Amino acid sequence: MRLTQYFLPTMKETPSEAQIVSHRYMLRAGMIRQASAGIYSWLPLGHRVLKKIEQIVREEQDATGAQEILMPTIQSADLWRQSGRYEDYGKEMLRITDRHERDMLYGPTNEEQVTEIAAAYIKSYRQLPKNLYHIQWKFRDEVRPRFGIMRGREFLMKDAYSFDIDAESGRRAYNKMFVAYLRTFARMELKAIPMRADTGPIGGDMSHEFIILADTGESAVFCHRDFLERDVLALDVDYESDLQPIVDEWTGLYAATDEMHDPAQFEREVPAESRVSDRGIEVGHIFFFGEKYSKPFGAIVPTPEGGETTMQMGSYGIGVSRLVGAIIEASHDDKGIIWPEAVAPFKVGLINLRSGDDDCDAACDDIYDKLNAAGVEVLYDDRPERAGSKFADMDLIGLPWQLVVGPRGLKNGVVELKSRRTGETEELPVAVALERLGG
Ligand code: 5CA
Repeated sequence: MRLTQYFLPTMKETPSEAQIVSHRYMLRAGMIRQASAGIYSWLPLGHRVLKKIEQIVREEQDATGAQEILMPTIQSADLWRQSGRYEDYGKEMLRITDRHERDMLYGPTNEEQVTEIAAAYIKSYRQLPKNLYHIQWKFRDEVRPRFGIMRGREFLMKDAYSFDIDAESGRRAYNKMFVAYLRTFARMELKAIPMRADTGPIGGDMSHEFIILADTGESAVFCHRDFLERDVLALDVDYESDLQPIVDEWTGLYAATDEMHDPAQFEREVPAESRVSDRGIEVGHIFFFGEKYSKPFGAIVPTPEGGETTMQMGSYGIGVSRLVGAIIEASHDDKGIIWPEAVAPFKVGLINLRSGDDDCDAACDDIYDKLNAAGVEVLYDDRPERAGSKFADMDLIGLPWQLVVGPRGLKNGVVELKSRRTGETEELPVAVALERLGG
């Protein structure tokens, strides 16, 4: 993509309404535009990141055997009356009336909708287990939407729902999601710690939140320092094997959110030097709630023994849009964002230090074409701007690699390759630089 053609409305000034770094940088980097309180449009750069995150989430869900569906954003109030949550959900639910005076709502989550589907079609124990997920916009009329897309009113969530014949099989479904979450967040270079959690309006008795430590997090969290040392990406899993040992390893050390925190237990179980009290951002939340929804919806299957049983269910959420902010909170400096390569909107920023100079233009065009031909995502700053402002914008939008082409280097046949994360630069012949970038 050529920057002269790209829609990238960057800003130099810090927007006064943004209280945390991710919100500031998302606005300054032209990733999002507020539409109304807690509701945002995603502009091209932000949209690319959102899609990359969504794709990682999708791949890791698919790897567990979960199957993607797409349920509507607008749901019928009757479904929610059936589960008893229509009244319980209170003001957070956006209620709508259609032209026939039917009560509808913008879904804050989809337990009811998906259970209706399972109840209609799953008629034999042989069809179990199943896990169905979708990646869809949700609406919660939060009292205090804030921090940009971190606590929005409209937000993108991945929500998966498991259906099992009995509690033991349900536990296996829960464990699969637990492990898939570890892998998902690790691929985004995030250290997400599973913490015992309260189940709130979703219900159930087994639940973990996946939390990223960050000063700007909304909740206080307490955990053992050893969590911070662990390497998850190395986790090569066979989802058909017994995952309980992995789950035990990740739940064996103290880690709890504010609501579940037990100071006495924390002091008993964690030596003083290993106690971490910090703030955290919740990027995922998983629940096991048995028959809470399957019962009212009559999601019943005949058992092999000739009886019948109500399906055991769990639900598993990931804040896809919130992750964009969480990753920035975890990875930035005073110049801007530092994208982990897996979610970067482009891999390379190509900077032409003298746009309009024939040699520089020709060299950049050639590099640009070669990178594109090799499938390397490149954003080419071909604007007739000062070098200083090109560098500032490139640092702000945080692409992992900057390839700088200037007249002086070209005389010696070299370009400069800079890592945004380490700041290290190397002068390299064009061919070598291209090779490094996979071009
Ligand atoms: N039905 C369950 C699991 S599918 C559920 O809704 N869980 S949840 O309420 O915990 O939401 C799942 C994830 O969505 C959260 O972990 C969080 O990362 C994200 N999320 C929740 N509320 C918001 C919000 N207002 N803005 C952005 N992301 C949010």
